[in-house]
Amino acid sequence: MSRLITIAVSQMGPVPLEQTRPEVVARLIGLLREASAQGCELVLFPECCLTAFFPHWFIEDQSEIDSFFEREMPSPVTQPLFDEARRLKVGFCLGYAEIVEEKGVIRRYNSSLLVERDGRIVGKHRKIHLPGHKEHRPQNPFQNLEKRYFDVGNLGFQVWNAFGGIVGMCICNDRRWAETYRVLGLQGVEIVLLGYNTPMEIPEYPELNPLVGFHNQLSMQAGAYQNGTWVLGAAKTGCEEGVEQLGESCMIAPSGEIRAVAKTNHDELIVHACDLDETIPYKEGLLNFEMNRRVEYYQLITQQ
Ligand code: CDV
Repeated sequence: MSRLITIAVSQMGPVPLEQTRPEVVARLIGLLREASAQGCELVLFPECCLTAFFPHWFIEDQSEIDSFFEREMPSPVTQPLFDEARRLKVGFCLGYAEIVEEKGVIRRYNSSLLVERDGRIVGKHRKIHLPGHKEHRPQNPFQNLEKRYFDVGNLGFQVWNAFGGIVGMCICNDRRWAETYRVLGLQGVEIVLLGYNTPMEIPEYPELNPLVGFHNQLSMQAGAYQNGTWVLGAAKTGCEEGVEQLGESCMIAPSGEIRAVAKTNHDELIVHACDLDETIPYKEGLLNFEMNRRVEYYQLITQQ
């Protein structure tokens, strides 16, 4: 038996500050069409892919910060992407910065949407593990101000029945935390979709710079294997306004093996026919949670 779904991970090169939203949307539509021509039913785009990754810069003017956020989705500017997806019958997962009023308070989230092949929005994730710092660090070559610009996501880690399987999302730094995959795994997730903006440099710990690519793959491969799920990661890569970002977008099987990886630092599709039944040996067998997890023992303190 097999349950195949052909998926494209759509890596993107930099989004320059001067590139307009309609230009970026046109770029996404081009990638969607290319994926459709290759037989894909689902396309994964990167984190906050409608703009340059603004947490890399200290911006004092709130209206300038808010110009990077979307007030509605779809909006008049992003509607053509939804329309083209519906026409092509290709779904997508899109990372964007979301501004919303909740109980009279303005909130800002680092979000991603899951859109089915008929254009329906089926799911939303708001990033929980916001990296970086709140204060300006002028001594650093670039900033990591997600803790300053975003609120912590308030939607948990959910899964949705979509694309013939069980689909979950997380965003960038969420992928480094075992809890992310396990909470999704406990809900039976079969495909985890995530986008990232990962600088090649860690200003506070430069000794870790050579490990940036290794840690990217390590966290996704471990999450895939330990939870018997596909994990797909889409990078925004290249040199974006002076910040070098990791590429190596990849598609990881439930075995933990990398099945496809991007080779460039530009817009690039990697495509793979993902068999959701490859999850079975892990979910029903070797790593069957029901038969093997012993949560009641984890907290016990051994008496001498
Ligand atoms: N956008 C991110 O979440 N980036 C982080 C960096 C700052 C460590 C990441 O986990 O890749």
